Amino acid sequence: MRFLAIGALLITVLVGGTIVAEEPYCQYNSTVYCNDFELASWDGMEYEDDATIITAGDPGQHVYRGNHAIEAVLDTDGTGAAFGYRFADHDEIYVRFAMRFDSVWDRPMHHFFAVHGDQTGDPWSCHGTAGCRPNGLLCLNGTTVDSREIVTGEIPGEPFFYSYFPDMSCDPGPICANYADPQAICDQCAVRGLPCNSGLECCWGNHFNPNQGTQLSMYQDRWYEVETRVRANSVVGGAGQPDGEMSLWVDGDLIAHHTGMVWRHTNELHLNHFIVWNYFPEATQSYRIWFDNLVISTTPIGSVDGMIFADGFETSDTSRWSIGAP
Ligand SMILES: [Ca+2]
Ligand SMILES: [Ca+2]
Repeated sequence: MRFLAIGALLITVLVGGTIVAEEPYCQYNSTVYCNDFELASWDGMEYEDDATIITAGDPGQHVYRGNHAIEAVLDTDGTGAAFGYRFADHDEIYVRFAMRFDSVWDRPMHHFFAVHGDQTGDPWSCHGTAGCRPNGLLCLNGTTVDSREIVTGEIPGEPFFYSYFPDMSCDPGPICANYADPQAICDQCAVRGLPCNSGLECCWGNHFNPNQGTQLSMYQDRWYEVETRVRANSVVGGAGQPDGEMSLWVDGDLIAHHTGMVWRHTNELHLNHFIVWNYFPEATQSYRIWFDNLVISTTPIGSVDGMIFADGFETSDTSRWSIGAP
């Protein structure tokens, strides 16, 4: 259940989602998905064994708002901590959440989270293709966010986009052979429907630098609000046009906005999957993240406390409302 403000009226609608008492944005805006975890419910999300919903008050547990959040434990026992949500096809999507690295983080996060589009009929078409050049037909790769150590000692570090796309830069076979087996990688890619048509090569997500003038290192043991926007490129006559975009905000600051992306060559692919990979094979001990206030929307979301209303009440001026402010 959530509330929609329409004009001066406040009406209640059933949308089949979680009650969002600790996520005010969802009370006043139409969204694709919303979960503040206050019902201790995954509410349609997918998750692996090492991602659980935790309760505030237990020693060492942290929530951003309310009494519940997700805790993901990244460790060495072979079980994963990924979680995510599959939504109906969209060509532009915003995802905002709050997250916190625990105090033991002593290195960057490898693959943190992603927004991409799996093929209709194959919810895993974007998965298991590391090393392969995309063809724009199997998967709308969209983008992953990782972190890296830019300033010594500032860790988990600077978040940045890591993206696969058909015209990406790849390591040619001889270079790849210095650290891997390009023939084996290309054989595996062929099995996945992505043969190395231009000769042996190994493709790893291309790195995009933050480009909005705001330098940012993320630190352990504090909350961040992270918002990502991905807009799929258009397609004309079976050819992807260079108008895809990806943006990243941290605590309201735009730190990266990249244009000209070409991820798809078919209108059959759309954005439909948000996944928190929590991929961290470097773990030699248990590392945790906490995660709360997940909102997925087709329009900008903003801060948890920002109270940005889709009806134009962005100033929080509720004087025209028929009832008082919430
Ligand atoms: Ca919560
Ligand atoms: Ca594990």
